[in-house]
Amino acid sequence: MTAPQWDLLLTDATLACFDTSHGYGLREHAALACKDGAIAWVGAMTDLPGPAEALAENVRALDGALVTPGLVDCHTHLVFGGRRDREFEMRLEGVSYQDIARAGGGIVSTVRDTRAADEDALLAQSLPRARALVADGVTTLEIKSGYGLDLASERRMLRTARRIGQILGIDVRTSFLGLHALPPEFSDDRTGYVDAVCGQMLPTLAEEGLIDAVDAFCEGIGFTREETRHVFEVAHRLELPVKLHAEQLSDLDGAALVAEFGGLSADHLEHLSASGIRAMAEAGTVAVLLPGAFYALRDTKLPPIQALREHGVAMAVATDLNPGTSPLLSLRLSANMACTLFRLTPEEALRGVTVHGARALGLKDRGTLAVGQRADLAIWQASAPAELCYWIGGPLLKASYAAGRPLFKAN
Ligand code: DI6
Ligand code: FE
Repeated sequence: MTAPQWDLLLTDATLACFDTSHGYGLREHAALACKDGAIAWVGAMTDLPGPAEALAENVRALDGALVTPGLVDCHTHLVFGGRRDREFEMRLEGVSYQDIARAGGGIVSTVRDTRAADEDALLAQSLPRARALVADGVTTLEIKSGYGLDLASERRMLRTARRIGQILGIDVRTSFLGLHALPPEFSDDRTGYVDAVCGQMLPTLAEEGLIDAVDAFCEGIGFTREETRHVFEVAHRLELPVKLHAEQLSDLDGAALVAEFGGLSADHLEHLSASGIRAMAEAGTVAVLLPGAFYALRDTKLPPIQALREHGVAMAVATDLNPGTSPLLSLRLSANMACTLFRLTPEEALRGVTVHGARALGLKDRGTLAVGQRADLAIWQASAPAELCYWIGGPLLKASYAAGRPLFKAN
């Protein structure tokens, strides 16, 4: 008897492949096989080249359960110290996010708590948040720095992000967000801080291999367009891709700037202008929608979804998991909010957390179920894709695989 050709074979599956430019790429009564961490075969049960048991070491009959690509959360700030629930209460009492930031709360208060935590403490606080995302289907995760704001603390955040990936066995992509807020020791010296980010922190941490992309908070309470351009120029010299928190609270024309640099994504975009949309469409920059922050801030200005659609800008959906504006531990709930609050179709929202989420990270090897793709798979207690957006919460994930290895298993 010859050895089975595959490591893993899923049979009787309902596959949502997202391998076509529209639709779910749905295949019912289907099978999917993996070999050496990649998808090796996708097709109809009736086309399997033999009896299932003879084809793979490990055969799993799914009885019609839905399988999607493992979800990609392309925008999180999940490594941080401390909590901000007091700020949540203040906002409910009527104090604005901007006022809290200007009074020394907000991001800067998380900077204090993050600086006070050593690497193990930071890991201990952050790992459960990553586990929560994994338990809801995530197999690729972006994590930003930006609560350290000095070389040693930013390094600690990025190292913690990498450790989370190693411990959980998932791919973690790191973004350096040095231009997130002005740290207190530079409160009278903006130029000095931007110079430290561009001249020291970014080149050093890039050299150490800790940075996959460069982000900035281009906003009235963050950094100007010129300051953002400065850090993008350094990223460009270091051959690192850029992305941007753009047009969240006001329009600083950040989307056009990130597009000018051929950036991966512009994120938030509630105040995005028509010219910003055109620039993104031309550059192929992905629009990352973050309905969790919109919801938590009780924002009312919607991102221009219809115009993004009309211009063919790919839309991704992410959690923005952070202690201030989006303490949201479920990417599936983000997809639900993208439908309910932003009026995405479930198909758009699910493309947003799979194929377009991957694109927002510059990753072409995942986000779809197709031969040759990484075997990042999520198996759901659901039989139709829209169910993943429709249920609000609840343990829908039955199991997941990262590069063909078992990642999550429901009890
Ligand atoms: N935009 C956001 O939504 C988060 N950062 C950013 O630049 C908020 C971060 C925080 O309030 O801690
Ligand atoms: Fe963010």
